[in-house]
Amino acid sequence: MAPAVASEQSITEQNVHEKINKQFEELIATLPSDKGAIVPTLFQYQGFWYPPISVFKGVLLMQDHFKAQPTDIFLTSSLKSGTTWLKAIMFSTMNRSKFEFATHPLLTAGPHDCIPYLDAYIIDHDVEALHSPRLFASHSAYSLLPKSVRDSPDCKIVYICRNPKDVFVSHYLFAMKLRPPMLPPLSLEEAFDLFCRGVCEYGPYFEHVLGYWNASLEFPGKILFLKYEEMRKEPVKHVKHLAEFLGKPFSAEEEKEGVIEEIVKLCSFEKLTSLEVNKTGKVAFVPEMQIGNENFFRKGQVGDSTNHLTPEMIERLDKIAEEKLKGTGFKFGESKKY
Ligand code: PAP
Repeated sequence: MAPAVASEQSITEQNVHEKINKQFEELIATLPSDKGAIVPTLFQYQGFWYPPISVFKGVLLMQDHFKAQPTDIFLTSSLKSGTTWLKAIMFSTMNRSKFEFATHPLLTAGPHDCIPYLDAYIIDHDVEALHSPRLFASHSAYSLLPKSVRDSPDCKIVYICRNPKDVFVSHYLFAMKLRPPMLPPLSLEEAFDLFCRGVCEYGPYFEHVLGYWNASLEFPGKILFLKYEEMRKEPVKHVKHLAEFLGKPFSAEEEKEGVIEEIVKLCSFEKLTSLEVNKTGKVAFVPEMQIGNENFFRKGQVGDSTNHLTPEMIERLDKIAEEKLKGTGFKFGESKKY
């Protein structure tokens, strides 16, 4: 009986992949396209921009086949908003009873190895086989998450956003390291214009943020909305709140023993960048792209964009933000340099 079930599953899997490949090829020919920073072309799918690599197929797979479990936890974000940091914090908070700080997995594994991106992981892993609570990350917009995740009253979503100027600069500098040399140069000015028009991986940025913001207002017990700048200012307060939201509050004894401070220290920019794994290790979210872990750590500061953008650029982006956020009740975290 068991082998028959197993072979049935693999036939189904093969069919699923064939169907997705066909769907992907048919779809991509019909989608609007524009310039990418890391890849030559981005495609706009259901309102958001994707690179035509397998993560895009993963989104289709995820939308069609992922079944949320009530204990699932999602870390969601657009680009360069603090995902790597929050992956480390969420992993160490959720698993704090399993590991000692002196021998913690984060000392030898990058944050991206600890929580997978569902849209990439689902391509060649059996997500059903993971133990609960399953921890996943995704850069996908709220409206593109699997329906079962959005409809589940129990699974949790933690979203982190960051002020758009720092996001743009962080992404541009990251992209320039990864942009293949055979592609023509992409100037800061041109990339900025694309960003302002909403064209960037997983963007438009403001729509991404507002999608999660509105959902967090509608489902406050399900979606926790965090701001990078506020977490930088008061990490202990936010890690404590995060643990409560995830249903794993710190006990009085843990607080007395300084467990929250230990987590904050372990996940700090200074600590993570001092580790060999984050200096020389690599991560492959999708088979066709290996990225050095060091690329996910640059300065980790608030307001560094003022060192890269002209006053005119800042004014343009501030104005777009003002227009996009009007009437939403949402404000980005304070982006002044400190
Ligand atoms: P991703 O979208 O590629 O996953 P993400 O981790 O969201 O990137 O964002 C990277 C930014 O977070 C970088 O910002 P910067 O370019 O302005 O410096 C990176 O330095 C910052 N970052 C990474 N780890 C930490 C950390 N532990 N604490 C604070 N900031 C961090």
